[in-house]
This record gives sequence, C-alpha cells and structure tokens, in this order.
Amino acid sequence: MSSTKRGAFVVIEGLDKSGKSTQASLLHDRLQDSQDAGDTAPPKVVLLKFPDRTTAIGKMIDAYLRSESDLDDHAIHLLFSANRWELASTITAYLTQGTTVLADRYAFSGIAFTARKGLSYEWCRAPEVGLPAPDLTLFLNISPEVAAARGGYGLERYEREDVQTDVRRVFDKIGRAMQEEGEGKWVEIDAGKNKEEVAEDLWRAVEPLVTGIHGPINRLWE
Ligand code: NYM
Ligand code: MG
Repeated sequence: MSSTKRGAFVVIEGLDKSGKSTQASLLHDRLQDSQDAGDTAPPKVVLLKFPDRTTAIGKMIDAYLRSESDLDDHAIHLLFSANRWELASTITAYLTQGTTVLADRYAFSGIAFTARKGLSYEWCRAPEVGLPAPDLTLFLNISPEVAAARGGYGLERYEREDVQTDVRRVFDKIGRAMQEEGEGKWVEIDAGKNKEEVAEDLWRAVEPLVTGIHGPINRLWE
C-alpha cells in the first residue's frame, strides 16, 4: 500500500461572534509551528476564509452584507456557493500536495444562513453537493445571548440576536445530519470558555490530523 499522505481539510464553523476568526488564526499559527518543515514549499498549512471577499463574486457578497445592494435570497445563496466553488480546485491542489487547509466558515454557514430565511434545507444544500469535504468540522458553540454580550454585533446583515438564534437551530440540524450520515467528523467545541481554553480544545481535536491523511479527498454529500 502506498504511504503517500494528503493534507487534512479542517473547517471552523459557528455563529457570528463565536470567536471563529481569532481561533482560526491561533490554530493556523500552531499548525505552522507544529512540524519543522524548514522554508521549503509546499506550505504546511493555509488559512482560507469564506466568504472570500477579494474575488469578483466576493465583492458582490461584500456589498450585499453591507447592505449596499439588495439581492434575491436565492441569488445571494448561489453567490456564496459559487464563492466556494471558485476555490474548490485550489483546496484540492493544496490537500494533494500535503498542505493542511483550514477554512473559517464553509458550506454549513451557507446552508444555515439561508435556510433560516425559509428556503428549504434541500434547496440550500444542493449547490454545495460535490465540494471538497472537510475531514473535520469544528463547530464553535456559543449561545446567541453570550455572543451578543461579547461587545455587541456589527452592522452587517444577519448580525442580530434573533437571526443568530434561528441560524443556530439550522446549524444544530446540520450537525445531527452530518453525524447520522457519517459525512466526516463534526465536533462541537464549547466556545463560551476563555480564549486559551477554546484554543486548547480545538488543538486536541486537530492534532491527530496534523501529520496528514491516507485516502482520497471526499466530496460533500456525494
Ligand atoms: N454567510 C457566510 C452566509 O450567509 N453564507 C455563507 O455561505 C457564508 C460563508 O456571511 N454573517 C454569512 C455569515 C456571516 C457573513 O461572514 C459574513 P464573516 O465570517 O463575518 O465574514
Ligand atoms: Mg462577521
């Protein structure tokens, strides 16, 4: 049997203000330091963020989130998904060359934030089918009240406690479905703890994957 390993694909999900971006960046640095690979390419780890607001599609998403534009709920959903698809081959290439890929949000945010508007779960999931599947999804679990108390929400669309409460319900449904369908590991992390403790819990979940993974890159819900 070949001993060739590929990189692991790790996704961090959660509500707004759950500490995702802080933790993703801490985890990125820790992964970077975890193995001594010298300065040689390929990189050991890359951190991606969805939405990626730097692309042409990402700029449309950014304008929508800042309420500079209005879009039909279906149309913006498909843009968020397209924003992942435009990076799908990049993700696959990184994993194949042995780089660990960390993503701050992914398809699960896509489903959760649109399904709460009343569009069906199946319709929301459909455009995500076939994307590179994470090997591990870390859901930073925080109650919307605690999140709101953390210095308050910003001014973007969805940054309201009632919206977050609905979104969290859909995330719970996704987590249960992922576990039942065996679609890669979904791990809940208590994000109400302090920053250092949360970082430690995340590290415990990720460390076994640091040395890479045997087997093909899976595709979401395929
Ligand atoms: N969001 C994010 C979606 O509605 N659909 C998606 O597919 C993704 C990836 O965008 N409130 C929402 C969740 C956030 C908002 O994300 C901006 P961030 O991580 O705050 O930049
Ligand atoms: Mg935000």
